[in-house]
Formats: sequence, structure tokens, C-alpha cells
Amino acid sequence: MPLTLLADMLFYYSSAILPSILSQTHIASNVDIAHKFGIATQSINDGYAYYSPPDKAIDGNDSTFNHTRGTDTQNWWQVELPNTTKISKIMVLGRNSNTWRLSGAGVYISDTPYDGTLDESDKVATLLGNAQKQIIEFSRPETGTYLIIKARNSYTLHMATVEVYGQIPTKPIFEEHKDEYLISGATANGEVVTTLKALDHQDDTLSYTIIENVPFSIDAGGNIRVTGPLSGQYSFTVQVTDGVHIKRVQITLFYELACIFISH
Ligand SMILES: [Ca+2]
Ligand SMILES: [Ca+2]
Repeated sequence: MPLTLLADMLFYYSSAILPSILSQTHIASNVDIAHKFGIATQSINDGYAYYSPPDKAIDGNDSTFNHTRGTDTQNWWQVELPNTTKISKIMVLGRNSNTWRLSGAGVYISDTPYDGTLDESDKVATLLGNAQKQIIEFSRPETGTYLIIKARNSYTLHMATVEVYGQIPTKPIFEEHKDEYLISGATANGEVVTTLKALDHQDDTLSYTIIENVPFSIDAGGNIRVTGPLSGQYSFTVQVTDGVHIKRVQITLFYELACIFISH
């Protein structure tokens, strides 16, 4: 093969195909998932003098820290990760003051948010009371959506930084929505009846399709519109794709005029 042809092919593959494949499958192992995607929460704080909000532990700044109250029901912190995340490494850096308070704190990975109780089978580590980087690594990733840290006894929980590394979902995920919708008899042709939006953690461009032949269309924003005369009910599949991965949901639309009223 002539070298120029080979070079052209390499250029073609590298410029046209590889970037799109990489954007779908490659997840940089050095991305701190907690900082980039996490939503941190802790016990309710009501004007407590030493209060510092939960997101200070995932703000990418080692000199700021969260701060809970020091009671055994309020000394917890958690970060919600993309559902679900395969966690391969966690780093916890304690606050550079009152370091002993981190001693004995438990680290848990859970599918559900903290509700006042902890499943000891979810526990993956016990922390030391210091202000050094404590690294927890898993040879086989631990899967979960919540990383929960609970201080020991009634110790106050404060941490400068919590980092999470691993893999997040590559498939688009539909945001929370209803399965069934009632459409008013006054709905006009072209009117939006509902919106089904999906999110993609790689920020890939999403496109939506309705699979069945029904009098509805869906646009790039997930808006479902009436495209023809309606009668009865319609169950159909809405598909979203990021170009590689496909996610589908089934919804049902009831047309109000189809209701049959029986009088006795
Ligand atoms: Ca911080
Ligand atoms: Ca994606």
C-alpha cells in the first residue's frame, strides 16, 4: 500500500471515526466524578455557627471543608453520583484541624440515599483521624449511586476533599417522567403534549425518535407534539440515542374525548 494512501486512511479513521467512538466509550480515569457530577448533602443545618455546606467537600479546593453538627444522627455526609457509577478509587482528605474527629468514620457505597440507617455490608473502609490523603482502591469496582461517610459516635464530620474515580454510565438516561398522560380534547395539532428529556454524562448530542407510526412527533428537545387527528389511546416507544447507545421508554397517551361515560 502506498504510504500516502495509508496516511490518508489513518487520517480518515483518526479524524472521522475515532473521536466519536472515544467520546462514547473512553472515560478518563483521572476525572473526579464527585467534583464533576456529584450532588453533596448532609444533615439539616439551621444556622449552626460552625456550619459549612456539604459541597465544600467536592469543590476541588483542599482549603475549604464541610462541617456537620456533632450528634450521632447529624454527623453524616453523602454525595450522589451518576446512576450507577462503578467506583474504582476514593480519596478522602480530612480538615486540617481537629483531625481526630475523622477517626473511625465509616465509608459506605449504596444504591440508596442515607435514611438514618446504614447497611454494614455497604461499608468499604474506615477512616483514620488525620489530614492526609486517605486512598481507598478497589481491584474490582464497587457499584453504587451514593457514597456516604458517617463519623463515629457523636464526632463532628468535616472533610476538605472527597474525590471519586471510576466509570459513569455511557448510555443516555431519561429524566424522571410519567408513564401515562391524559391529553385534553382541546389539544390542537402541533401542540406539545409532554416533554421527555434525557441526559448524557459525556455531553454527547442526543437524538430522539418515536418508533411506532402514531400521530405524534418528537423534536431534538424531547418535545412530543400532536401531528394528526386523535382518538382513543396511544402506547408507543420513545428512543433516545447518543449515536452509539440506545435507551427506550414506553409511554401511553389517553385522549380525553375517548372516555366513555355510562349513566345508570
Ligand atoms: Ca474543599
Ligand atoms: Ca454517552
